[in-house]
Amino acid sequence: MSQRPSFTVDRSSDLSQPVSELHDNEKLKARSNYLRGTIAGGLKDSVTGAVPGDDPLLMKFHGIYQQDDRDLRSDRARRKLEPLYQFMVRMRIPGGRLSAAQWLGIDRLARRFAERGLRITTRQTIQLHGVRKWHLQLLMQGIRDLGLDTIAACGDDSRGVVCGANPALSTVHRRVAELATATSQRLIPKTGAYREIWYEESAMPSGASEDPTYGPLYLPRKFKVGYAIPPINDIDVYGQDLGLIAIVEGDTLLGFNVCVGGGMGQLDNREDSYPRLAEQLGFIEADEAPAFAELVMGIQRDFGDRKDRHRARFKYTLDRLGNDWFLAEVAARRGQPLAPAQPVTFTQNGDQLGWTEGADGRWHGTLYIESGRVQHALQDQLAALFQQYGGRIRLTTNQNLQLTDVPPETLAQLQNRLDDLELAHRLAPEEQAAHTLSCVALPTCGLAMAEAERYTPAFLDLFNRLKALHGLQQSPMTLRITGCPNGCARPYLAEIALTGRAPGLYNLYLGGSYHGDRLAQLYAGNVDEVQITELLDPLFESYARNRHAGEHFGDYLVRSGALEQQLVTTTALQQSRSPQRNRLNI
Ligand code: SRM
Ligand code: SF4
Repeated sequence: MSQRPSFTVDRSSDLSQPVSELHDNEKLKARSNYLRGTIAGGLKDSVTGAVPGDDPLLMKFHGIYQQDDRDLRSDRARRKLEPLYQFMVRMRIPGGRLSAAQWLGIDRLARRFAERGLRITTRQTIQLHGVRKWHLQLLMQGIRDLGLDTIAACGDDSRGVVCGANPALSTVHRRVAELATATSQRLIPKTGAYREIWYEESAMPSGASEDPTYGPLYLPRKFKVGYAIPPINDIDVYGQDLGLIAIVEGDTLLGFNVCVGGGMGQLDNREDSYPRLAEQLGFIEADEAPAFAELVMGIQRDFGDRKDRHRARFKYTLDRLGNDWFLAEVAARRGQPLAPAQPVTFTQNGDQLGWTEGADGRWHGTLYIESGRVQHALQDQLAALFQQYGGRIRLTTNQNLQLTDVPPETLAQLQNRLDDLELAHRLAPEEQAAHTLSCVALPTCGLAMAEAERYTPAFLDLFNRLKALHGLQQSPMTLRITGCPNGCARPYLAEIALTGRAPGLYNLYLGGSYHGDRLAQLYAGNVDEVQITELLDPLFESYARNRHAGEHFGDYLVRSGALEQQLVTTTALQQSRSPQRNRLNI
């Protein structure tokens, strides 16, 4: 790899505003001594299952969320017990690549310390839920012994770098995956706090240089980087703070189009918060990518809003200061402007399930995992599989599991094993299910207002029956369900999305593109499942009758003008009940 200059600007001792004027979270970071806080002491307090004061916020930087089982909240409150405090632990697995031995190791840790098995996330890593405080250090050391960690899996830092490339598919894929890993390595915080607290290593002297890239305040908010290789937009590159789209000619990786300012999160009660598509603003050579990611992260570190946390994501920095400002800042730090972006075409987002052959003749099989949850029988089946299968694994950003690098001579044997373990149907699941994502939501997510993962099977059944009424069984639609507007399953990039508002009530979004490059629009607020089917029924009918050959549902809605109608209110719906409820036996 050719040597590239480091673009890092060390701002650790050069804060432009006094900390006292900043958001409380900034003050907390400033006094945390590079993310130490009082975490180590709080872990030893056996009177409560929680950690005190600021520590839950600081622990996010270590990949750990304090939660409580919300199903049990009111019962425990009635019995005057503290909430059932527990922790979610999220690993950092750049590009989602694991060995079978690492999977088995995580499986063992999950059985020993967690509840609800393993959860593959929409950023191709694994979360464990329901971990008790007194098991955290043991768990973290177990994760370390597998060659993994959890640092910066959450918090105001660079989150797990996602990568759509299965490195074994071609030399270009391998190169992109290597760059994604290098980017992740480059962007992780360097503080010794992690090793001291979780591995109980001796403290090293801390000081201004302990985390020079981040400085004592780290970032104003999370920062997400992702790599995609057209024509597959499996990572939803337009939803990343920084998306890098591979430009490939033949077998050569020429470089990356630079996409900035994507993000999903919004608050329903603030008009100045919104999902935003990342924009392609230029092109860089391949080798520059990790340093370039650090450069862009540095711009956000220095200019992101540190007073209003709800406007602190990079997308708002760009909207506040403008693309021209950003390009000038990039040129100044880089020493030259960006080259123009090159044309790209995506044809799908989501995973290609089933078997794919790589350029070297080896095979790669992607198994569908409902909402990424691996528990009960599935956990046992996969453990049995990985005890024999010694190959490599890749987690996908669509919560699925890929078996990679299977030599052709062992393919038939592996297929038999999948058949024996009743896993083979996951290579070719029901198509609508394979186009559906849902976030964790209840009972662990503290921000959930409605069900998502647990509701998805029931909603999918209803949705499929409605599609069948219109002969649309063979027309998959991207469908995403989240328990709140934060958008962890990237709902605003789907053709149809439900985002939770209250138990049983959702906002209905329609009209995103099948390729993940157009945002869905709010179509109806606070609707229940009956109302949702009533709203979709005439749209499905009209789509079935009037669509062009090969036209996707989201594109049809935009072309036909169906989304230009006024936002539907629940009152209007109640006045015009359709016979849909009976047709679907709801
Ligand atoms: Fe997320 C917060 C789960 C991907 C936007 N997300 C949360 C928390 C940690 C709730 C909290 O802050 O207390 C959820 C934990 C639930 C639980 O019990 O496990 C949570 N997010 C998830 C996961 C597990 C969803 C899943 O079903 O797979 C995903 C883990 C990804 C990972 O491995 O790192 C997950 N979250 C996303 C994505 C999708 C992506 O990055 O591709 C988004 C939208 C993209 C974006 O960031 O804009 C996303 N999560 C959020 C937000 C809104 C951020 C914002 O800008 O407003 C929050 C809330 C927050 O940060 O304040 C949030
Ligand atoms: Fe929780 Fe909301 Fe994210 Fe779902 S979208 S996991 S409910 S924060």
